[in-house]
Amino acid sequence: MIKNGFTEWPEDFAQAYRDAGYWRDQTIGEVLAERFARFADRTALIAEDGAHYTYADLDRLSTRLALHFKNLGLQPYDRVIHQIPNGPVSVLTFLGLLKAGAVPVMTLPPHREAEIGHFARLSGARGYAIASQVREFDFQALAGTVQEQNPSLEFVLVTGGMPGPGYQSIDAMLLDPIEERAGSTSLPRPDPDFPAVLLLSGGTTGIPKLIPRTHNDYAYNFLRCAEVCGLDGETSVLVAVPQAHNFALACPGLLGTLATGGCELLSANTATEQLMKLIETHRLTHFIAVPTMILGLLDHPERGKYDLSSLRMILTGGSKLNPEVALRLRPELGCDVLQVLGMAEGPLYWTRLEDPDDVRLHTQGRPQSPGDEFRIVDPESGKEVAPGEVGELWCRGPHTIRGYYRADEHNTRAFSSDGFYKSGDLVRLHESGNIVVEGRNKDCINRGGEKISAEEIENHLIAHGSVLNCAVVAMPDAIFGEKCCAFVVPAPGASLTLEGLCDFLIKERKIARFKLPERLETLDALPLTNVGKINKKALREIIVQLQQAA
Ligand code: J2J
Repeated sequence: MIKNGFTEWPEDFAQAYRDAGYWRDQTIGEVLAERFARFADRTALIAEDGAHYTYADLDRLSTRLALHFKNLGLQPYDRVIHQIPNGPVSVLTFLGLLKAGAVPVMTLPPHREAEIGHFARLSGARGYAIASQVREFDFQALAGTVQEQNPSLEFVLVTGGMPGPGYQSIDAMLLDPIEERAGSTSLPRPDPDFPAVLLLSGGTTGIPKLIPRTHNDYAYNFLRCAEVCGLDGETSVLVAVPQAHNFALACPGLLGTLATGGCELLSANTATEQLMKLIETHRLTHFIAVPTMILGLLDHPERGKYDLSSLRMILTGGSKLNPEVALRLRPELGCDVLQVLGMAEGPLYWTRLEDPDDVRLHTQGRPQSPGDEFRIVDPESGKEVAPGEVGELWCRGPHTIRGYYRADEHNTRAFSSDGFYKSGDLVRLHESGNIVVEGRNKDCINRGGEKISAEEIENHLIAHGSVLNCAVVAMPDAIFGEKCCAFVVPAPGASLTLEGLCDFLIKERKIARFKLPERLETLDALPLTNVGKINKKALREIIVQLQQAA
């Protein structure tokens, strides 16, 4: 059933997930409250500057923020865009919003007017939480623009600078003990079957989608994930992936770490040398990393200078880990690796600690929950392929969504009639029962784990007066795995440069920088398939040939 733009699980599935104990009808706040009390004196969070926050600190400060948010007029289920870079304030704001019963919309620091404006419209957000300025970019000015276009956006919450007129300071709220004077310190309890958070989809369509994760589904997601990854009170996790990512937030990320009494260091800085310093200084045991970060660590010329002996485990996903890189981890870093094929839509496939080495290095795992179901199908017919053959992965389970937020039309294509999420990943079943990712059946570029929708960028490029036609494809890259390459047919007489196009995308189209094409090729015409579609396979081959010829 669709309610408030959100597709519920059918009643019989919901009942089965409750009966099996996956859904416990607790809010995420309630799950955490029990941990905040149980682990009160332990360190929960370490800041890059070395400041420590105990579980009791996180509890007290996030409740304080929640009470301030409520006092401002924020209501249960109000959506609030969260765009604060990794660090204690991003964690406290996220937890404060959950405690206030609001629904954070988790966006990335590089997102700009095009993305934030879209998410504000789509979610009907009432609030926007930002850092005043990040790398010279003025987020308060962006908030002003987004507010002008979205009158429902009433509250702008700012950290790290003097808030403009009408905006609220998160830093001032953190220093103001409202809990000591407020008449009522009660906070609302949201319905565990309602969305707790809206995540962003990996992006395969022209317009990015929002992913509603309920308290029931997301709590089970992070509790089970922490269990599969073997986290416990001794675990200290380094996370340098942006907190808005499902991986960093709950797989096992922040929430899985807090659920098991461990501590997290959430770094905004992703430079390898800084990460090595943090591992050495804080004797961190686990590293949540995309494969690009692992490569950065292994190949860093200064690695020998740092004591990384505390590192026991790397949890990696987002893009495929090259088995040759995986093989180097034990001899060179003395640590193990678990791979995850993860999706913000919910499915999580993990290799297991007990899997033989060969399986751990060469597969991307099996479903994390016994309640998960999957099919490997021929995408055209929807029929299952023979075991061992490559097909598209379709997933259904207690933490896999049944529909994107307010996207009824798209949902009919993205989900099968019986509720399986069509992942667009091409996989094959390995003899171990795990799956191996072989490619994809969706039009996106995976740049070091960050997904870029080709169609979204093409729609922006075609708005340029000198672009007659265009296609964006992935080109191989030694570090990021893939980068964006734009093939463009210029308008008659026009000449185009990569710099000029990027300038246009940033200044006129106002998109996030990580989505920019990193190579431009001009053609007289785009190659077509025999049914008249743009032949992207041919374009990918062209770019590989050009790279090889160089
Ligand atoms: C190949 N492709 C992979 C892998 C994801 C944990 C980790 C990652 C994500 C994530 C996540 C891959 N090998 N090991 O949400 O909780 C590609 C697939 C997949 C898409 C999803 C998590 N791990 N991928 O990356 O929603 O194509 O989630 O469908 O950003 O990333 O992207 P996203």
